[in-house]
This record gives sequence, structure tokens and C-alpha cells, in this order.
Amino acid sequence: MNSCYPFVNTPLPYAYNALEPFIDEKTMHLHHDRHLQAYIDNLNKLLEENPSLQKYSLEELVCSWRNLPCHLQVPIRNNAGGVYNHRFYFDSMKEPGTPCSAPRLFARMSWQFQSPENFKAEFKKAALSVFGSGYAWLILDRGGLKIITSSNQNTPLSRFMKPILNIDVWEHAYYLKHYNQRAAYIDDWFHVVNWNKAEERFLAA
Ligand code: MN3
Repeated sequence: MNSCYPFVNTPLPYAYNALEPFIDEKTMHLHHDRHLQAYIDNLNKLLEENPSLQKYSLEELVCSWRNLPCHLQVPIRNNAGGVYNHRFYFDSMKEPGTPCSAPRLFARMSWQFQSPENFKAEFKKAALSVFGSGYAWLILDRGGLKIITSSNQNTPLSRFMKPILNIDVWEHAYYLKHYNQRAAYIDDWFHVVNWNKAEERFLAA
């Protein structure tokens, strides 16, 4: 993973059409090649103009934007966050039907959310509750799983939480296929969640 300046748009870990029929190829092209690319270009431009920031990793920029000079705080938060959140989202998905499992994470979900099904219902409710643009996240915070939401390109990393899973609910993530039906997009997204990756993050957190 390319984690320092100059940032490059690393390829998706699967083909653009791999998530069909749940997430369409055209959306994946636009989302990865244009939306994520724009955040990468903007972030590189900011760092090009501010060479003292070039030594920081993406995670450091995402976590410590509050320590930067005032005029850089919002642009760094938005653009470093945009790169981090999108990479995290794309890495959280896989071809539908490929076997994957998360035994330890599901055991914890059953304990904290009654059942994985109930977790999914709670997660969907949170993702639907995001007003405007943002994300829903499953995170680990002080040893406990929590579902949270974030606006725009804010990330839970900057609040010292360990992200396990996220869903992008900006309209560009689903509008071409699901129009304004965010609920249908969320239902489809559950078919392409990479639970192996979620388990890996859970065990590392
Ligand atoms: Mn997006």
C-alpha cells in the first residue's frame, strides 16, 4: 500500500466488474479512477506546496491534521481522509461468492449485538442515518465493537478508534445503479463484504 508522498492510486484488489451484480462496473470505475484519484491529486498538490508535510504517512496526516497550521487543517483532513477512507472501503470488499469468514469477529458480534444478523440491521440503520455525505463504520474502541458514522471525509482514526469495516454512503457510491435507494445499496453491499479482511483487522486491533 502506497502510504507516503507522492501518493499513487493503487489498483483495486479485484476487477472493476468483480462486484457485479451488487455494485456495478461503471460505478467502480468512476469511484476509483475519478473520485479517489481527485483526492490523491489534491493531497499531492497540498504536499507539493508544503514540503515540510511530505515526511508524514497517510495515517499520520489523517490522525494529526489538528496540529497543522490553521489554513491546512481542513484541506488535509478532507483530502487525506478521502484517500484513507476510500482505500479502506475498496479493501473491505471482494467478489461475491468467494468463501470468507470471520469466526472471532462474528463471535464478538453475537455477544455485543445479539447476533450477526442483528449487527447487520444496526449497521444498516446507522448507514441510512448519515445525513448528506459520509460513512458508517464498525470500529473497535477500548476493547468494544461500536457502530459509528462520520460526515464527509472525517475518519474514526483521528479519534483513536480502530476501524474494522466501512461503507461509503456518498451518493456517488451508488447513484448510477441504485438511484436514490440507499437502503438497496446497503443490502447489496452486504453481499460483497470481505469478512476475511474484517477479521484480520479485528484480530490486529
Ligand atoms: Mn466515495
